[in-house]
Amino acid sequence: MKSRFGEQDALLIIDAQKDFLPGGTLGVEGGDEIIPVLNAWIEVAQETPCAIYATRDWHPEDHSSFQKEGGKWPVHCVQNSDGAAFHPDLKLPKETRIISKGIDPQDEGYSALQQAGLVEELQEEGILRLWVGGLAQDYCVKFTVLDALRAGFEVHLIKPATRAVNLKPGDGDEALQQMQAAGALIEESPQGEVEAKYEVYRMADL
Ligand code: VGL
Ligand code: ZN
Repeated sequence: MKSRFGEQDALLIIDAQKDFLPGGTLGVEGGDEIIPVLNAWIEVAQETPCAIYATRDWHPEDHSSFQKEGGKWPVHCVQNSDGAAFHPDLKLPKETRIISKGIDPQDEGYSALQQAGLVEELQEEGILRLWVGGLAQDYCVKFTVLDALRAGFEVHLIKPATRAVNLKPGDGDEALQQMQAAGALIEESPQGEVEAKYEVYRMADL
């Protein structure tokens, strides 16, 4: 069954920021290849229209996840720095809702859904399904997807729209398996073809 995005859907783009792309301080291999894929999905989402959310890793200079503070990452996505900017080719429409995360110096802030109020906002908007892409598959994407499933959303991971850091070889594949085991549906389309297995309705629509 082919269906389309509807009012119950949201496209959730995770951390498509310069520092996570090749040449960035925490560059993810192939990270730039996801940009045209995300743009195709954005185009389809805009036709509906369906809500578009974009998260950004938005750390203070002394964030505890940085190596200089004893953490495991190079300095990345410092608030207002060039590296924290979205990729210039990413065509985020002006209605895109921007969610900043990782602001608390003591908290990794991997999951977008740990941001106060986001789950409630999505629920209040009547959103039931999330379509997720971005970086990185084995960190922020994974934790966001797992939280979204726990919160009761139907979650579709757009596989061609994500890449892994692979700090350890195989981390990306393992993350994929964990997401799938937790109930995420894997989308293979780079074109924004929405093929939901089920139609999702709210009571009010029946
Ligand atoms: C991320 C490592 C550190 C991510 C953020 O967006 O996946 N990874 N901070
Ligand atoms: Zn970070």
